[in-house]
Amino acid sequence: MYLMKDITRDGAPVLRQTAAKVEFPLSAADKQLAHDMMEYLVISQDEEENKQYHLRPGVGLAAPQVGVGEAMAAVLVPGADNEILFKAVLINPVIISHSVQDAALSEGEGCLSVDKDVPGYVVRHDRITIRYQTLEGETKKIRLKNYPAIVCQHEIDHLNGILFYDHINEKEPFQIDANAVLID
Ligand code: UDB
Ligand code: ZN
Repeated sequence: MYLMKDITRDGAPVLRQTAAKVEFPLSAADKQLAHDMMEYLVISQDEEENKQYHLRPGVGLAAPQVGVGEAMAAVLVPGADNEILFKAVLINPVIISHSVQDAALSEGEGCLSVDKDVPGYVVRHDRITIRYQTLEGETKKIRLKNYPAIVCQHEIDHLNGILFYDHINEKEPFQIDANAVLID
């Protein structure tokens, strides 16, 4: 089980590298990695357990964030009243198309690997279609919008060595195109 001390922090070279494609069949180590990343998200979203283990409640975690330079990420997006909006381990995910419409979280973003607050809008695509492989090696193509789409773009960025604050306009952090939608 991962603890905060296991999460690589900004400054670690692996966070700035392009992750390597994962080959199938998965190795035992890759299966364990997938399990452990999703386990972090589940435990970190449990109010009792996150207190006990001092975990920041996470909605997504990419392999480079646990020191592994491979194209794998876990996503667990909660909705209203114990609903799960999206739960998946994404292997070799790519955005294959996206809306013209942009979107940003109204509160800006943070990152489990970034200990400081960097205020500002992170402008992303409002809707994306991603292709990825499952743990079983099945190729999936899915369409996501709003919050789940933002989370997946944040995680896919990690696989390309990009951190959320790279997208923030330094001079005008809360400047945003009038056409972009803000997500609460
Ligand atoms: C997060 N958590 O996990 F709506 F249970 C952020 C942190 C950086 C604040 C921990 C978050 O948004 N929590 C959250 C929100 C909910 C319900 C809930 C928990 N990430 C993931 C990350 O760093 N992945 O690499 C940052 C998010 C900012 C935008 C998308 C991902
Ligand atoms: Zn992050």
